[in-house]
Formats: sequence, structure tokens, C-alpha cells
Amino acid sequence: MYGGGYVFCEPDVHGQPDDPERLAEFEARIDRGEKIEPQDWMPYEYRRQLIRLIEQHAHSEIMGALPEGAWITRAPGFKRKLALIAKVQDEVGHAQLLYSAAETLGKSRADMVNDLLSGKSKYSNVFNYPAKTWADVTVIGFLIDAAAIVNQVANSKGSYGPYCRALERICYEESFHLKQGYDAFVALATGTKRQREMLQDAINRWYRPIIHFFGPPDNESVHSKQLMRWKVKMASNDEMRNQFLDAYVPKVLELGLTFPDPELRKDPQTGRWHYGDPDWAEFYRVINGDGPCNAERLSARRLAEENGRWIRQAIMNPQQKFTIPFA
Ligand code: BYC
Repeated sequence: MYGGGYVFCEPDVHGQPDDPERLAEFEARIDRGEKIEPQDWMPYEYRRQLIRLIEQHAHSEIMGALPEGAWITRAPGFKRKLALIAKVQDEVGHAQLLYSAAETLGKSRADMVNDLLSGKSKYSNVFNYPAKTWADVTVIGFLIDAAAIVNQVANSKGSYGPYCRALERICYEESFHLKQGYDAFVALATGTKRQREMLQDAINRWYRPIIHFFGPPDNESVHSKQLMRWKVKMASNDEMRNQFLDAYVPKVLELGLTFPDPELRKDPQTGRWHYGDPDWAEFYRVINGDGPCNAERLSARRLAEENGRWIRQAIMNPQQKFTIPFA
């Protein structure tokens, strides 16, 4: 049970073709770079795609809090602990912003949460891997936050107002997380032999999931063409992956660290990065529920949902009697 969503524009009935005149007018607005707002008419498919994408993004933020959250009690030192607590709290806040943006399209928070818990909605592949050591936390804070920023900065210039505004705000906070992550990453990279080994081991394990993070290669991407036409996605999966490799591979290499991919190199002629086969079969297995930590992550969310039920009930129905667990 959650606060009500905001439905300003009646969704079109699925299955009926969009009025061609309205569709042309809508697409002209997109071409002119105008923002679409919740009360504006939009094609059924634009609404459906936005709900799918924003909801998946919100779930990723809340699931993304779990691997790092598990390290709060074990963070090395008071300052790292403080920074990690704040970061994890920010990630949950990002989920709140994104769920609110998705609600403007007419899907309730309860339905989104149910779809996450039932496995109907996806969330980012990367959060289905374990954070085994502190070095994993630094790789998440540096490289995964960097990957997320590449995606979010691009899409914040997109067409749907509430999503773009949420992304702008998220990007400010993510940029700070990136600085924290880089600082912790450099501390290990310039630390003892054992610390460097631990960091290298984490990079070796996270490299492939990070390549997967940007989605399947363009020729396998189901939604990119339409989403780019409607300026929901402002760059293709391969373009974003390339931008990320361009900016962050040199930063890792200059610290004397390596990637577990002998084929990783930039073609100086085309400016495109070439990488070895990242095992896309693994990507599809993980996003469809069969990764190393999918079950663990979902059960943690289910527990949080159960434990939070009484407080949602109390807020939504202040007159109703309820039982406070553990009291
Ligand atoms: N993981 O047609 P495609 C963070 C699915 S968290 C899982 O290319 P699209 C952070 C895709 O959904 C921020 N599934 O899809 C938090 C589709 O399946 P369905 C994470 C993926 O949508 C805590 C199918 O594959 N960022 O920053 O055009 C700590 C075909 O793909 C993935 C976001 O969530 C994936 N990686 O493009 C630290 C960004 N990739 O729905 C950091 C928002 C693809 O047809 N999302 N799939 O069943 C997006 O921008 C886009 O959804 C993607 C994929 C670029 C990821």
C-alpha cells in the first residue's frame, strides 16, 4: 500500500491504433526537443515503454543498495563508513524519485513493487553478483556509478519531463558517489600488495557484468530503435558502452591494474573499443532470474516489504488499528 500515483492523462486503450494526427503532432514535439509532461497526450506505446524503463531503473536503485549496504558494518574506518551510509541512503532516495516519476504515467507503486517481487519486472544485471570484499564496494562505487552516470547524463536530455528531472538530480548525487568510489579505489590501488591483489581480483570478477550493464549489443537490442526515435534513450547501448570504456579504461590502466580481456583495445581509426566475447548467454541468464544472487536479493526485498507493511498501513489509514511488530 503506497501513496496514490498521479494520472493526469487517460491512457489510450491498448490495441487501438493511435490517432495518426495526434501521433504526428506528438512526434513533431519530440523532434522540436520539447518535453512531454504527464498531462499531455502520448501514444500508448510511449507510456508503456517509459513505465517499463523507469520502473526497471527504480528497482535497480533499490536493489543496488543491497550489495553495498551489506558492507556498512564492515567498512574500513569511520570516514568510509559515514560515506557509505550516505551513499546507500542516496541510492534508496533515487528509487523514490524514480518510482514517483513512473507513477506519473499511471502505474501504482504497489503494482511496481509487486512486479519486482514476482520477478515480472527486471532490474540491473550487476546487482545479482556478490560483493565479496571491500574492493568490490570500491569497484561498484567507482566503475558501476560511472557506468550509470554515462547512461543517466545522456538520458536526462530526453523527452519525458519527470524522468529527465529525476535523472538530473540523481546525476548530481552520483557524481559525488563517483568521487568517493574513485578515492576508495585509488587507496587500494596504491596500498599494500594484498590490497592491490584484492582490487585486481574484484576488477576481474566485475568486468563482464559491467560490459553487460549497458544492455545487449545494438543488433540484439529490442527496444532501442523506438526509444531513440522518441528520445527516451539518447544513445544506443553500444554507444554508451563505448563512451564508458573511453573515459574509464585509461583511469584503471594508469593505476597499473588490468582487465581480464586480452582483446580489449581501442581502434584509433574508428575510436571504437573492441572487446572479447563477454558471454551474452550469461547476461540473459542473469536478467531472467538465474544469476548468483537473484534469489538472495529478491528475498531481502520481500523481507523489507513485509517488515514495512505496518508502517505503510499506519500512514495510509491513520484511524485503523494495527499491530506494531516487535513491540
Ligand atoms: N540489466 O532492448 P534492450 C545505479 C533488458 S542503478 C537488466 O536493449 P532497453 C546504482 C531490457 O530490460 C541504475 N536487464 O533494452 C545503484 C530488455 O528486457 P525487457 C541502473 C537489462 O531498455 C546502486 C532486454 O534486456 N541504470 O546506478 O532499450 C549502486 C533487451 O534490452 C539490462 C538503469 O537502470 C541490464 N543491464 O535498454 C550503484 C538505467 N540491459 O524489458 C549504482 C535505465 C537490458 O524487454 N535503463 N536489459 O524484458 C536503461 O537505460 C535501459 O533499460 C538499458 C537497456 C540501457 C539498460
